[in-house]
Order: sequence, then structure tokens, then C-alpha cells
Amino acid sequence: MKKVGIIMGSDSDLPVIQKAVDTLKGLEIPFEVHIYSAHRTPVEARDFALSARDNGFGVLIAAAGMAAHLAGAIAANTTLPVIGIPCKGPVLDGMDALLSTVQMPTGIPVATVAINGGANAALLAAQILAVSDSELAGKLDAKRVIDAKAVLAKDAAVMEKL
Ligand code: RP5
Repeated sequence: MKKVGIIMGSDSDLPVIQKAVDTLKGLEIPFEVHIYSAHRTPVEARDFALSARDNGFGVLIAAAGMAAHLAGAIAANTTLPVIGIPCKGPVLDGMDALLSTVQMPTGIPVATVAINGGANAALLAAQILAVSDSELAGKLDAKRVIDAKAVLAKDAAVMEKL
């Protein structure tokens, strides 16, 4: 199976990335995690993106906060699908990162998930890989059923309680 590459702009983004990691582990999808910054280590970020396809990656996730250019900078240097996670920063509630990540110019797409949406980034990465992997598609279908059952159990519990 192709790997998922996860890049974060700073170790302060780790709580968001942890949700992605947990989700990928649950689906038994191989991944690598790196800290590369579009601003602080632009050469390493570029080199990672340029070599990602040859290094066995099928999809990349890039998480950054504030002036969040990481996902766009990664996408500029690969035609692998890139999923951007805008991370909530100390000011502006993550709107800064959301707009910096989502407002890409035509030609260089970034599939942007919700602010701090680590789990959905991993699920979207899994769904991309599952296009050509029926076993993984089956795991995603099964997860949907389990997740729906959990909601219905909460429905029953709230009816019982109230
Ligand atoms: C961004 O700046 C990082 O992705 C992080 O979300 C934010 C703050 O980074 P630190 O100052 O915590 O390293 O580049």
C-alpha cells in the first residue's frame, strides 16, 4: 500500500496531527510524520514534496497554523493529492490558517479540511487510497457502520436519561 506523508509546520501542531495518526493506525495505513516548515525550512519541505512520489507516498497531509503556507508549498512541488489542515493558532481562532490554506490559485489544488481537522484529513487520505484498494474501502465502510452505531447508542442513552 502507498504511504501517507504527514508534514506539520511545527511540533506545536502535534495535538492536531495525533488525531490523524490515530485514525491512520486504526485503518492500518502506513505513514511517515515530519516537521518541515514552508518558512523556516523551505528547502527540506520542497525536497520532501519533490521526492514524495518516488519515495512511495500516495497522498500527503500538511498541517500548519497562522500564515499557513505549508500545504500550498507542498502542493506546488508534487502532483500527489495534498490535504491541508489549518491549525488553530493563538489569535484569530484559526481563520488565518483556514484562509491561507484554502485560498489556493487555480492549478495548484489543496483539499482543505476543517480547522484542526486531523481525523478527517486522515479519513480523506484513506478514501483517496481506497480508490484503488478494495480491502481498505471495506475497512472504511465498516468504520462508517461502527460510527453510526455509536451515534444510535447515544441516541438511545439520551432518550433513556431525559
Ligand atoms: C506555523 O506557525 C506552525 O505550523 C504553527 O502552527 C505556528 C506556530 O509555530 P510555533 O511558533 O509554535 O513553532 O508555521
